[in-house]
Amino acid sequence: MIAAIRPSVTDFPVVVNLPPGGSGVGFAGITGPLPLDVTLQLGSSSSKLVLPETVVVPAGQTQTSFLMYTRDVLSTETVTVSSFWDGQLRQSFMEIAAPGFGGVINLDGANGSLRPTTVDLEFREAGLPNVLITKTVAVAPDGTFLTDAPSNRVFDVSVKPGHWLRRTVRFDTRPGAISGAAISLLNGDCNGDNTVSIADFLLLRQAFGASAGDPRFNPNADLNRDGSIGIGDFLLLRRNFGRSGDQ
Ligand SMILES: [Ca+2]
Ligand SMILES: [Ca+2]
Repeated sequence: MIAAIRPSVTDFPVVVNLPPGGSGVGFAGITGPLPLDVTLQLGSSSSKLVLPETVVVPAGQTQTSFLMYTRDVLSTETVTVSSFWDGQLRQSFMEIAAPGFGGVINLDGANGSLRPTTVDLEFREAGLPNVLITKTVAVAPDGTFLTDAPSNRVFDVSVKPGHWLRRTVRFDTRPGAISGAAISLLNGDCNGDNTVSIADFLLLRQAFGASAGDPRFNPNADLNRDGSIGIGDFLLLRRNFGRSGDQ
């Protein structure tokens, strides 16, 4: 016989934020005790949070605990945890926070007002070709950036914004967050083929003297990003002539 006032699923489940590769205890329950066991269904919106599919609140009690654990993440994930019983659904949220990844990206020679404000970072498993995740990251005028990185692994991060040569640097988040990443990019690749060569010089020469808005203006030859193609751009190209970027 069920009590006249039906208990409902409470605001449980209660979960706490966990780091990637962590474990912890959550709680699920009902508002009032029943004289019979109550089986709650649990759910997680992410495969990165593993918890039991069901938990039992024993007869006469209002809550039960369960174990949960997290897997490694490529990026910080917010996870919805749900508890379902008798047509009633309750949800709560937790975060699996990827380790911070910050430092300085030096965009060689770009001191003008058209300097890029974001770059795309490609994250790969160390030494492997396939991209795990690409993140568009804001770069402050002083070159500093802050994002997060895949947890608990050695990875390569590559960046190739426009006319800079590609740079690939290896990092390790197994000890935790990284705050002093230094990524330095060489300028001069007007045609984007990851080498500074005669082809780039020819593009620069073609646009020489042009300013933004001019049909001859080529933004990929405006190496110092000051809005016009001039001697400053030529000097940057000459400085890195013959260089190639990383894979
Ligand atoms: Ca080139
Ligand atoms: Ca320029």
